[in-house]
Amino acid sequence: MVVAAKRARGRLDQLFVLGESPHACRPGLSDVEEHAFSLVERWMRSAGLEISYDAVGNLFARLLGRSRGSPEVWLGSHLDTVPGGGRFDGALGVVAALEVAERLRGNDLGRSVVAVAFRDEEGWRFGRSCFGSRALCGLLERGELDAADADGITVREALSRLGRSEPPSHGWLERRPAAFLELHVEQGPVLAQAGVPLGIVNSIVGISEFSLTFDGRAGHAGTNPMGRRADALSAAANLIVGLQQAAARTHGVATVGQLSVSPGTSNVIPSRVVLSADLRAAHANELRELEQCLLELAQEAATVTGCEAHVSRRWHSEPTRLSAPLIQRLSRAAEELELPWQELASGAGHDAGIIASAGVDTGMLFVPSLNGGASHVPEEDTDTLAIADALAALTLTVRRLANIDGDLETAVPNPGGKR
Ligand code: HGY
Ligand code: MN
Ligand code: MN
Repeated sequence: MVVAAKRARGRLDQLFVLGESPHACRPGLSDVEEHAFSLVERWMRSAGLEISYDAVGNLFARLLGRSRGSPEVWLGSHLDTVPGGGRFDGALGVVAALEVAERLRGNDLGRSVVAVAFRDEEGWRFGRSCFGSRALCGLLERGELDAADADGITVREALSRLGRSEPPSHGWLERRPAAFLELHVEQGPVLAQAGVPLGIVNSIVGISEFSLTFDGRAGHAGTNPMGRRADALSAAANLIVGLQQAAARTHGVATVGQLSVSPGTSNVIPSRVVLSADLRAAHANELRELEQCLLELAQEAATVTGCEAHVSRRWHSEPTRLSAPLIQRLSRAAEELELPWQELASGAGHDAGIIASAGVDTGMLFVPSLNGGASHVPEEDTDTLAIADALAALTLTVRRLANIDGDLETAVPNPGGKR
């Protein structure tokens, strides 16, 4: 599998240099993301896979099995990246799916095995994550296609520029897969610190993405006494500090990553500030507490500064437990391959969380993130041998799920399997 892992790394290098910046920058539903899909499609066609795209441009590459009517085995991830991204986030899961399909070609497959690439998982361009997988599952928010990016281009326009149509609101997961598997970099330090090459994910963090607007009163920076201002940026600052302190007292996390100030000149008191708030927690009650805390802090900040606060939740995904049978299958494969592995939770959101929330048996594998767990930065890195190990575990698990080794419907995990 080391050869496959090295080929996967080579393909990640080719994807990394798309676009013009010295790091990955493939915005969702952009030309650069489209270029990445075209490159991956070429690789998948030359591997003899049957290519199809769905309404929003998610890519499906099929290795056909004997039983075309049986639920398929899907594996994959996303190809878009954050603005200053690395090589591995998302793309590793797609090139790994291609490697597994290539390895299984020529086998007597029961179920079809499908390599999948989802659109716009990162969500920073239009403000909501996991667009492609949510569209597939019928989980788009009302009015979501009218959301515009910083240049005023809406989701709808971005789709039509790519030759895509308006997706049906109920999604198109009629032919539910038997399982979905996603290989991903951990994006944290746990596996590397433990010296364990393989992570088997048991749950995915819950995420609530908010947009907040503080409306104050513009005024001259020199002639307005401090006690007679309605400074929108001062309100935002109160909120940000309060939110950081509140989150630090919980097991959750809170991040303000975007902020815009109007009118944005140094000698005018800010009249409007628009900012994002990304709240995450492993348990639903913790997430609710963080959300409630945000609402209260926003109101307090507005009151203290004489501003108005408007808070809207753009999108949220509940904490998701992954499939116990798939955890067993993945851990059994790791044991048989004598690969050290560890179960862990994901602090990052993934398409796997959306697919799982739609009721599909879903599993995730992690490889260690080196450089202290760096991710969403160009320094993102993992170990080639760890990729090889993950490919071996993924291939063995997919083989079994596709029922190559046994009867079509009876291959179930051995309940007494070692953990
Ligand atoms: O934000 C996340 O957790 C993921 O990288 N989209
Ligand atoms: Mn990702
Ligand atoms: Mn990411």
